[in-house]
Amino acid sequence: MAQLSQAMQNSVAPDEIQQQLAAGLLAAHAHTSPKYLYDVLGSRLFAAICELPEYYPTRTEAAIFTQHEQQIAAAIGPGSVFIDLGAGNCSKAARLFPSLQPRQYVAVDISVQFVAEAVNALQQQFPQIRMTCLGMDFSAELELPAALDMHHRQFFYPGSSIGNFAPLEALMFLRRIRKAMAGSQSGLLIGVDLIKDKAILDAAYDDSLGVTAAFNLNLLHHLNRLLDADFRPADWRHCAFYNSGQYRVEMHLEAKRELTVHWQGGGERRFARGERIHTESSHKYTRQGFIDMLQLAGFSAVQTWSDPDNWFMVCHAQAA
Ligand code: AVJ
Repeated sequence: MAQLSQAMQNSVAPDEIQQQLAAGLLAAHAHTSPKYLYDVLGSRLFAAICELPEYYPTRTEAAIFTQHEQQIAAAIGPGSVFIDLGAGNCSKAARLFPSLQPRQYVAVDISVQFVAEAVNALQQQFPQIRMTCLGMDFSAELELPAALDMHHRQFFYPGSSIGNFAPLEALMFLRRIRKAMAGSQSGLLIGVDLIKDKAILDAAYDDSLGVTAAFNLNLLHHLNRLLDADFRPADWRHCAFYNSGQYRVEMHLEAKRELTVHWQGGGERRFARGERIHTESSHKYTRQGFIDMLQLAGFSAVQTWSDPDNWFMVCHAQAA
């Protein structure tokens, strides 16, 4: 059996969530945190996005891992404490176990229940790896159990999840990871989406089947539950595009007509026709720009691997 320790859940209290959401909705440019895209249906819709022909990141990253598996394994070295940030169903990490041969696997996710099931199944398959689950929102702070060895810690942050942070926040996040490791054998394996043609990026976030639109609009159902609000998805349209000035894809929900949304405690906001709620940003990098950021965060000896089109990059960086 996997050892299941649930770290102090530093998740926010329900009324704090409501206050944060209301503040975002009342801001001059209404916005919500991308984490609210992932309720149960949202997580399933995201899994469907990863299968779409237009959404290249998932399959491109997987191809890079396959193509360069031996070199990646050599950068990490056998016997590591492999710490998976946002492990989910653990499939990306598990896929690498045979070549990485970690001594210990630590699966970290906001939803500890979900990840615990996956880890228990994995433990049967890899009895020689010691497995632990941690339930925490690591984007806020990264507090790992003191019992976990500081040496040969290898953090794993695939999928270009780093893109949800604005560049300065991303730098601070990388610094927190860097501070959570010691010794020359520690490092970070991370997937990063690269700047490319606007048309490719636009299509990846506004696919022809409308799955990403459903993913974005489903946020309104989630907000209705969290806030007891009266959003009607039919009144809103999905709007996603690459903002080349800011090097990021932006997702918005745009009001199709003038309307007013109400929520618990007497909160309300009027939206003019065409007014938007900014629901997600997905920042894109150049190879050198991201290497510079890793170095500013205190990493060195950065190695990178890409697909032939240079659409996506996997980096390994060592603790300097
Ligand atoms: C999970 C943040 C990596 O930004 O590409 C996919 C989320 N949003 N389609 C991304 C997402 C719309 C995804 N990340």
